[in-house]
Amino acid sequence: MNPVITAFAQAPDGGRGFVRDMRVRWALEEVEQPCSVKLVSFAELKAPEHRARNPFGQIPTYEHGDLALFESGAIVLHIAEQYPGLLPAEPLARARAIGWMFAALNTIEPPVNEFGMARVLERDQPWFAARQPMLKERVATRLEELATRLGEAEWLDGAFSAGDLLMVTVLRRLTGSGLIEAHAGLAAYVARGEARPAFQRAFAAQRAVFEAQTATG
Ligand code: GTB
Repeated sequence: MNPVITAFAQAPDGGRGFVRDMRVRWALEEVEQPCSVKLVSFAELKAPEHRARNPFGQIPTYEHGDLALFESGAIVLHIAEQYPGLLPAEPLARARAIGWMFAALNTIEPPVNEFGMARVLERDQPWFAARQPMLKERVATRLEELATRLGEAEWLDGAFSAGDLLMVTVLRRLTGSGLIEAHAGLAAYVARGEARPAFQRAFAAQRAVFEAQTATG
C-alpha cells in the first residue's frame, strides 16, 4: 500500500504550490515513492475523523502502514530517513542537513508565514498598513542572513538535501513580494529547486487538483 497524504480539496493558493502538502509531495517524488492523496474540505478538516490524524485539524498528514504522522517537517524527515536521496549518509553532514530543515521551519518560516498570513487575513484591519513594514523587515533580515550564508553555492550544505527542499518551499511563499527578488542568489536558489524534475512532478500533481476544482466550479 502506498502512503496516503492529505491535501486541501479547495486550494486557497490558486494552485501555486504554496500549501504545505507540496513539500511532502516533493519529498516523495525525490525518493520516487508514489502516494495516494486524500482531499479534505475545510469542514472535514475540523471533523473528528481528520482530527484523529491531526489534532490541530490541518493538512498535510501522512499515513503508511501503522504510522500516522502530522507536521510537514516530521513527515519530510521520516521520508528522508526511510529512503535514500534526501539526507547524506555521512553522520556529520546528515546532522547539518537536519539542522537546515529546522532552520527552514523554525527560523525562516515563522516571519514568512506571519507576513503571508497578514496579507491574506488582515488586509481589512485598520492596523494592516502600519504593521506591514515591521513584518517585512523581519523577513528581509532573515533573507539577508540566509543569502550571505548561501553565497554562490548551489545548495545550503553540499548536495541537495531535505534542508534545501524545505527551505525552497518556505521561500517560494514570498514569490512576487519583491523580497526574494532583492537577492539574486536566493532567487536563483529557489529557481534551481523549482527546476528539479521531482519538484515539477509534485507541482503538476497539486496543480491538477486546482484545475479539476476550477473546471467543476
Ligand atoms: N506546522 C504545520 C505543518 O508544518 O504541517 C502547519 C500546517 C498548516 O499550517 N496547514 C495549513 C492548514 O491546514 C495549510 S498550509 N490550515 C487550515 C487550518 O489551520 O484550519 C498553510 C497555508 C495556507 C494557505 C496558503 N496560501 O493560500 O497560499 C499557504 C499556506
